Amino acid sequence: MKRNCGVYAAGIMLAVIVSCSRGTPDQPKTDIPPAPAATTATGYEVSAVTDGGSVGGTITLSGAIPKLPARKIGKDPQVCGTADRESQKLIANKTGGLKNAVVIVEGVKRGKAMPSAAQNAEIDQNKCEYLPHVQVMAVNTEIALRNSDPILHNIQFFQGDNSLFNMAQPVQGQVNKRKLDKAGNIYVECAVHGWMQGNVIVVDNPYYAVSDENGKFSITDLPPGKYQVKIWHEYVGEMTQEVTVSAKTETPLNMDLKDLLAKKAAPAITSAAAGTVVPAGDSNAKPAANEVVVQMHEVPGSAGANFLYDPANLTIKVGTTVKWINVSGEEGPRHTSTDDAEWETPQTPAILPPGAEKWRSGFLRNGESATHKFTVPGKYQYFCETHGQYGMFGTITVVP
Ligand SMILES: [Cu+2]
Repeated sequence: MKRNCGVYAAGIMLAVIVSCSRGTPDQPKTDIPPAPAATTATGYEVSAVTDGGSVGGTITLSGAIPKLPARKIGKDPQVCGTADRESQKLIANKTGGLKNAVVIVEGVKRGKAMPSAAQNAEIDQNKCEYLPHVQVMAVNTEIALRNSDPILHNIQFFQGDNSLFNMAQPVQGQVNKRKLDKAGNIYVECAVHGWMQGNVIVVDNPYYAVSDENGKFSITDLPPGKYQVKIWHEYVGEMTQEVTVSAKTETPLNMDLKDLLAKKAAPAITSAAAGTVVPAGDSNAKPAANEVVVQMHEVPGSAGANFLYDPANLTIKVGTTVKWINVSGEEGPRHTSTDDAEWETPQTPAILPPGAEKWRSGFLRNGESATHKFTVPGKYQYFCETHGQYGMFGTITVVP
């Protein structure tokens, strides 16, 4: 899969405007008038619900449940331990009850108040895990990001393909807060411990639920009416279902997501051995003439802790295209190939010969790739926006 990203203009946090071949639609580029002081920016209005109904049931995944690879733990053993950990991306009980499916009633404009849990959301980085794995928060509130461990964590939030922020938290007990002003799904990753991954769901109304370990959920005090209900699961996918809610009645909503799972494309790579060339799963897997492949994967033996470009140092002829591919594995993190001073860090300056074109791949998931053609001879040094500060950078020498 090839992706070509356009120019990014980024502010400190949320103001990322992107033209990317598969980005999610972002903020409109027009000016947004400030919200009136009396209502929330989303226009949701709290009012008494006297004749509310509810929606509840079980989210299941019938049939065979894929067994995702265990996560290797390769850093900070005094805090993180050393034992493999089960993937948290797909957890179901014996009867297929699916945990951590998020059920959201869409477009509700008035009704009960936002629960305080969503107004005071927190992610705890605890023994090198995000707790909870799926956290719901109210739009236009702050989420607290806590480091309970006596080691460095580096939390990064992604909305679609865009990084919202990337923050190191070196001190035990440290809490930083970040406000999110757009509803939608956030993917969370630690740049120091690649196996730490989580989700934040930003909601604009209080009618949501996260399914429990048996797949059960319940959404109460919903004003009677017809609704679109979205069911999202980080691994299986997303669907919507129309539901009609009557006063003081529970409307059952039992969904089997097996068709959704069947539609999900087989992952391009299930487990990539470090140092092994693995096809990207598309017909372009074979390098073209004048194309050199650089893989992005973990440092052999580091078990999800350190990442590199392979090869890190390249010499190529002018006119050569370099293709970077993320082969970090299903549980691996996202990487970029970036040579743009706007994103450099003190540890990884962007180096380009005079007259050369800068580049920024965007955040590549496992199996995804990006290319850049080198037309100007000279010496280049590029980096990963997430892991560059932890040693993931490379050089390219282009000769005439
Ligand atoms: Cu990286």
